[in-house]
Amino acid sequence: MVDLAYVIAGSEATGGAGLQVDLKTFQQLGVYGVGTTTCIVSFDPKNDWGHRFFPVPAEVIADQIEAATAAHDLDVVKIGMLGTPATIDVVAEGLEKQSWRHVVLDPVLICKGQEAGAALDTDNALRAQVLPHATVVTPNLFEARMLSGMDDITSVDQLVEAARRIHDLGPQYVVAKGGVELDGEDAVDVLFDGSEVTLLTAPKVGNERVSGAGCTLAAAITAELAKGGSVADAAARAKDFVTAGIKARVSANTPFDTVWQGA
Ligand code: PXL
Repeated sequence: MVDLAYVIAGSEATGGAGLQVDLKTFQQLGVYGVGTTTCIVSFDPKNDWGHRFFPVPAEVIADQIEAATAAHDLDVVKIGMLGTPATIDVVAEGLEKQSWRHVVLDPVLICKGQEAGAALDTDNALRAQVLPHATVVTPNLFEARMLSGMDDITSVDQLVEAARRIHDLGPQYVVAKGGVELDGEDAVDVLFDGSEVTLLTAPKVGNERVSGAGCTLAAAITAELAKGGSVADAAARAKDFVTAGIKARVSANTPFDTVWQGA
């Protein structure tokens, strides 16, 4: 029997982030993917690829969760972009209806290019209602600053400190992603399990961010957990998977290249 993984996330119309990336990653890693759409993001090519954001109505999200969880016995789920407090309410309710072996939360507070201010209510709701369900949380540098309350994260030591503080908020494992954003030769992410710190490092592939890298990493962790791996093994494999996908990046007319999950 093939292993199954579930994802609750936003659709991103260029194919470079969100649910599209999650399902491609699951498929590539040999896991049957089931997806629920929370919102539809359509970047605007006429307006510097600014965000156009459409939330899926809460009752339609509830219907999708009902259908997915009735059709399949799912026990590993990734949570991606939720986008509004109403969506967070309905997703938190859905999560509470059954027990999960793993809930991997990619705490998407903002996507590249989005306005910071609009994220505040969503940030607070995510922290209060979804973070407590997470077994693994995968913040990027911006999200690590927001969740840890640290103004500045410019070194690996500070990223480790942020991971410790985020661990105190409830999740069992924190994968804090420095990626290309910290100085140095390597793209460094930090795994903290409550006692041990493991650095996930790979030589940087250029210095530009790539669209979908964070989604791919969290989805790959989710797929590996669905297959029965430990969090440490899942995180190490996911780092290799995303690094290969960044090396084989797909160029696009958008401001960022995008990860090739098929690499
Ligand atoms: O990369 C974060 C992200 C996640 N999910 C959706 C997105 C984005 C960024 O654009 O649009 C749906």
